[in-house]
Amino acid sequence: MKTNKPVVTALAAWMVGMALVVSGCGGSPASPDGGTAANPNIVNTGTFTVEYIPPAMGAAMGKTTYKVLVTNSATKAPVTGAAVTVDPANTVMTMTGGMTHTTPIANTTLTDMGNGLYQGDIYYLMASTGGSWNLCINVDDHSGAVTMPEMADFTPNVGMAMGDTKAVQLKGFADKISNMMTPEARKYYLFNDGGTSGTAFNIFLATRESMLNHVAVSGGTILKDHMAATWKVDPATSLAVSSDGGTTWTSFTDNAGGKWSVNPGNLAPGTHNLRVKLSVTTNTPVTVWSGEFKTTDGLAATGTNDFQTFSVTVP
Ligand SMILES: [Cu+2]
Repeated sequence: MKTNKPVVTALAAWMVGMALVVSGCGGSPASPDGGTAANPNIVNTGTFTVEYIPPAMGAAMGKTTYKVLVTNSATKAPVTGAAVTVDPANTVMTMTGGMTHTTPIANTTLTDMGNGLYQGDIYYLMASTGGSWNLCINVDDHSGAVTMPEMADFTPNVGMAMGDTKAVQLKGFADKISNMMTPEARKYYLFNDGGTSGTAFNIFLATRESMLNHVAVSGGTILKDHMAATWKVDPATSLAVSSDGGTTWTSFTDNAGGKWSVNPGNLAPGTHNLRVKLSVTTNTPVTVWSGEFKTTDGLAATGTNDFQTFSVTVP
């Protein structure tokens, strides 16, 4: 028996290793593909060393622009021209009670900034105060030496929203999703996409398909209703802004990929309350609710529940 023990231990270690290779991101927080205790923001994936670089003010609820630095683990040289992607299915919040959910991401491919730096945006639905976030990054340098993208799993701290309104929510009434087999008012998330000026207000529009699937919304987006029937967002879908308390409304331009922009009305420097209104149209198929205004409470629009308000600062 004594002689068998090292073999069994080695086999067990090999099996544990295999299990971790297969599971990748989304394993236990203590998995070896997570950062070291010394610096949880640096992960050695084998071929690469991947460092998560949060924005100067820290990641926070709402739009967060972050970078990763990819270097060759052996040579320490920056890795340029790699395919660096974020895995939306494994960029997950584990809530204190154990429930998990993902969050909207506009582009899963990070932008190559040169010198091994790659930049991406995540639109965080919640701060880390009610649980913890994982951020799953895949790296493939196209060298052929790496047969599968190597995964780096980070646990970024996501702070509370500060300053301008970061995001608001509007809900469908007849427009529903299925949540645990139960019909539920569809949630639309309107994120402040940054770059606010007197002549520009930008929104990233996304919706929840399920707790683990959040989708950018533009004309042409295909979604599923609570009966699992697909429907298509029509280009006639309207997102509009009012800077005068709802008297006059101006429609956003749909720039595709959930990115919407508008001139809110040549605003003077200072703080403004911008109302936003969303009416989602579909003709594929034709449904009775096409064109309904989304509301704060998921009930039918009354004229008082069919808008949300962003407080924004024009520089
Ligand atoms: Cu959460």
